[in-house]
Amino acid sequence: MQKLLLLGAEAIAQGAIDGGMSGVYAYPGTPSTEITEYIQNNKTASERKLHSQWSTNEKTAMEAALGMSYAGKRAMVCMKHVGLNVAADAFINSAITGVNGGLIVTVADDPSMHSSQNEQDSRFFGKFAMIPILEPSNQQEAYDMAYEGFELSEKFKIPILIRITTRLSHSRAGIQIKEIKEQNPLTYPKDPLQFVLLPSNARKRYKGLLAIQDSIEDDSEKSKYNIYYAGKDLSIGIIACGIAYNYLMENFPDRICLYPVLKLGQYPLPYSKVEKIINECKKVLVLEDGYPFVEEQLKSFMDKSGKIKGRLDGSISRDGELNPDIVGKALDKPAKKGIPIPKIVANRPPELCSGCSHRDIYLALNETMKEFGKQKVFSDIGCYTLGALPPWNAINSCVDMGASITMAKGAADAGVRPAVAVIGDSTFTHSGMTALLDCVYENTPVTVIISDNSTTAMTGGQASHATGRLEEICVGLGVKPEHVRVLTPLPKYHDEMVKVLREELTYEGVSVVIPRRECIQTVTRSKKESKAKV
Ligand SMILES: Cc1ncc(C[n+]2csc(CCOP(=O)(O)OP(=O)(O)O)c2C)c(N)n1
Ligand code: SF4
Repeated sequence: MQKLLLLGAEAIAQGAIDGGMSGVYAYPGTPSTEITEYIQNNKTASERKLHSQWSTNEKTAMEAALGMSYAGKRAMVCMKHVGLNVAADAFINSAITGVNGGLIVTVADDPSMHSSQNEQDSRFFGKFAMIPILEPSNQQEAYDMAYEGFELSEKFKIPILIRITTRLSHSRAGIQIKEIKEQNPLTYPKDPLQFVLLPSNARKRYKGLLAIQDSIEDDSEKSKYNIYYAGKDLSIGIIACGIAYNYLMENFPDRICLYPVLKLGQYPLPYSKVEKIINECKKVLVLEDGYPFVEEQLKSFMDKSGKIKGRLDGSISRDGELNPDIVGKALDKPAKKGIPIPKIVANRPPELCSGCSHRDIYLALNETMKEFGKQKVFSDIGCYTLGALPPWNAINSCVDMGASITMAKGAADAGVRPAVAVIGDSTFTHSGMTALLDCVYENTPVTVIISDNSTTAMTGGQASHATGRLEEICVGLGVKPEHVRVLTPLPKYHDEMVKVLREELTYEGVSVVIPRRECIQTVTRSKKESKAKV
């Protein structure tokens, strides 16, 4: 069989294609974006007519994937960790409805917050939903888990969660691929009420979910991803979860570890294997990238023995991602000396590209706000969040997608005038539209600036669902057409932008200002692509 050199994210995509998937649903977010992009550009996926268009947000993606599973087909939904917060309602309930066709929920966590607001650990969500969780330690396992994941889901008739982290998602390795499976035929659930979560039915379904927990645990116990490696030195045993197993082994160049190691790749915890290592060893060090998910389960409330080591007792820092050196230090190994970073590799803080349209709107907004005072601009998540940094210093919040508009609303309700929201076009359709409706409903005096660069720039320029329909959406939601103002963010229109902003900021109602100019990066890319075609 063929071998491919793939990123961890791509390995999951390839595994899902080969595993008989009929569609992927996703909203972009680092470090998960490459999964869907790989499927969108894959020849086999297009020949097999797999669905791979972006969804409006993670919740719609989760629900669409569940709908595909309802129809008997295998589906995958992908997102970054904070996306699972958005999809949580559908995600938790999907464990209760159960599935028909196999359903894989792939979530990419970002410990150390390389490009995220937090470093939450999605394994908690998997446990919360009471479903099996798979966590690969390398790219081959990422492929295998996606390939086999649909069968695991179909075996228990519930979704499964695959959790990866940034380093695995964004590093490459050779992958041995397997024979491609046929897609499932269209079938309906045997029980026509399976997906009806009316309380009387939901209670039954929940009891069913509880009833299979022992079998799910048993599956973990027997899983080939949970392996106990014996070791001679029992002074310490090591539980290594997912990629942490790789970091551990990097400390043993010949890959022979003297200590017993329990390599974990499937949850719930395989209790007898965990029990064995705890009983056998004097101390147990838990290595996990993310929160102390396993460690907390082992350190029961009453346990004061201090036998379990990890993030909770300070053996490893409570926050931040792991690496081989951190793991080595926790094992009292001398720190390895790496190659010093050459001076030319300077630490460059991120900044808005030169020529970016967000720059022009911030120049106009900053000038206008001089008249109205400081700390009244609520922002959102996108390239424009860089407006928080010098030289712009233009925004005062960035919490979660869509929060700019609703926070501006709350501040306006509290008496802040003017209350301004800055949001991008993709974030607006992701979760700003309902927020705008809240403002319209009460005619709250807020000015919403939708900085429309006609793409989802922050995550690499994916299509934006708002393109070509932004004004219509705003008017459709109830904003008065005369208070939907479209601007061209270019230096030559600076004075006009200031004038329009001033007018709308003094309006005691809902107004929307749309500065529209395409992202410089997507313009450059499409020019290059059309040149290449000639
Ligand atoms: C819930 C959630 N999903 C996805 C992301 C990743 N993400 C950050 S900003 C962004 C969209 C940015 O697009 P847009 O609002 O149009 O602004 P632009 O970057 O184009 O300026 C995405 C997908 C996130 N931070 N949170
Ligand atoms: S990628 Fe596009 S939106 Fe982002 S800073 Fe650069 S030009 Fe601006």
